[in-house]
Amino acid sequence: MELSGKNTMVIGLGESGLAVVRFLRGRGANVRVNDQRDAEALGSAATEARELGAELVLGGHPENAFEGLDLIVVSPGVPPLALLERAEERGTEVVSEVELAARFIEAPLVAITGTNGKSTVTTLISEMGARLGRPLFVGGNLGRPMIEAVDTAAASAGGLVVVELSSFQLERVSRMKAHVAILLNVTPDHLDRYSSFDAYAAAKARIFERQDARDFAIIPADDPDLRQLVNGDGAVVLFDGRSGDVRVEQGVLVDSGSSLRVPVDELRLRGTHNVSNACAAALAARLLGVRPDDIAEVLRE
Ligand code: UMA
Repeated sequence: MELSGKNTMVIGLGESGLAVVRFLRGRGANVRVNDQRDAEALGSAATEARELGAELVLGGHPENAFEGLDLIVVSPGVPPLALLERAEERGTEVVSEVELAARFIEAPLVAITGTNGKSTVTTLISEMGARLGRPLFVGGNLGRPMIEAVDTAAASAGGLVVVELSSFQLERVSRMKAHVAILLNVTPDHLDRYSSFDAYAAAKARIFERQDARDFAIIPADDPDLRQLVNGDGAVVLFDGRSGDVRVEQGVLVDSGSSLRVPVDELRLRGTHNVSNACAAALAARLLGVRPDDIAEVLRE
């Protein structure tokens, strides 16, 4: 994707917006920043964006600021504004920060979403993935914006990128392809932003959309509704419940696809939800090629 000389706009100058401004300016794009807050409220972020050479349109979202653009990058906290739709109708591409980042990442992408437990699973997978000895980036909703992975060794084909993604971040993905995508659960949340529970669940399901037959879609074994949400071509792999690949049998966490066996009372993280999280993480790690001993060690630590 060529960005040099392109007219771009970043909406929202929070953590991810500022990281996108740095990225776009670094690639020679003209950048306009738009935020509903004013310069005083934005503080050092506004100062840095200005120093980077961005044009600042602050204190609201005026329609004319959205004209003449090639690309708009939307921060996750910005809701689906009607003027974004109008910009798209005029031919401007509108993407999320996650989508933009994904276009510049060659490494296998592990993406984790769900209403609950996604930070825990992301952390576990990153610790297990670190055992592969490949350059690793961990971030997304839980911390560093994903765009910061680009231009690190982790983004190259030999690296590994593990990200927690919220429904907000998944709203405007189109080409992002996760090698391993995990949907842990979906319960009603963020219903101030979505018209219905189904709309919220559909945003989460976008995590699977671009997967092909070499990829994996991980979902819990005991929730048939989630199976309906897998809309890509990735192999569906189940965790937990009675039929999960990685599940608990008579008090022992076992993997039917490897020699992994860890008694539940030896797991560092306690409680039913965390045991389920441990199953999901162990399954993802095995699919990434992490050795059972390394997986077990992380689960015990
Ligand atoms: N803004 C507008 N117009 C609007 C709404 C917001 O201009 O209509 C501006 C605000 O004035 C502000 C900026 O947008 O200046 C904030 O952007 P943002 O809300 O996207 O926040 P960031 O600082 O960029 O942080 C985001 C995530 N925030 C949200 O999704 C709300 C962070 O997740 C994430 O860690 C970060 O990117 C890096 O990827 C936080 C979160 O609360 C932890 N996530 C929610 C959750 O976990 O439930 C989804």
